[in-house]
Amino acid sequence: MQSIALQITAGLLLVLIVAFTWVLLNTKGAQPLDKVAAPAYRLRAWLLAAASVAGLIVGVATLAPWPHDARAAEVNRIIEAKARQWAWELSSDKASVGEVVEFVVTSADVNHGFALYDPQQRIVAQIQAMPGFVNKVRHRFDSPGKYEVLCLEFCGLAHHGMVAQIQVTPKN
Ligand SMILES: [Cu+2]
Repeated sequence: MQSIALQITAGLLLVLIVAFTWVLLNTKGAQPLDKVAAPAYRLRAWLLAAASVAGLIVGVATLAPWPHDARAAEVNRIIEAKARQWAWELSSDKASVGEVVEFVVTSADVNHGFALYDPQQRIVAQIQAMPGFVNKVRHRFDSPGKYEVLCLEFCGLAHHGMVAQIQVTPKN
């Protein structure tokens, strides 16, 4: 499912790039009103180019580990997670450091968002919890502590109360 979404996104991005390039090639350069404006236009062009290059570098650098160990070969533990208004039903709330856990996520009622937070409250994995569908996300637990599963999709009155804990213990 994730690879299909990635292909669709890449395809749409390609269409955007082609469209913007076409517009760029078919637009006559901006005509500065006077000599004072010309350096400002040049500076703007350079700033835009620099921001584009910086954005590309930051994007590629931070997307490198994406999508969250989803392709990790071996799975050491499977935890089923079923969302419902307004609680998480986990088949297990334990894991060990070093394990790759595959979360098998679905919903009993409406759309929810499965988000796994590490002990420092940073999101380390997330996927949609949808009724009638099973989505899977894998995460390798690198450090021990109390992880939390929260809902990322506003799903009604007590959405904020959808919190479950997963205790990750050090390797034996
Ligand atoms: Cu929710």
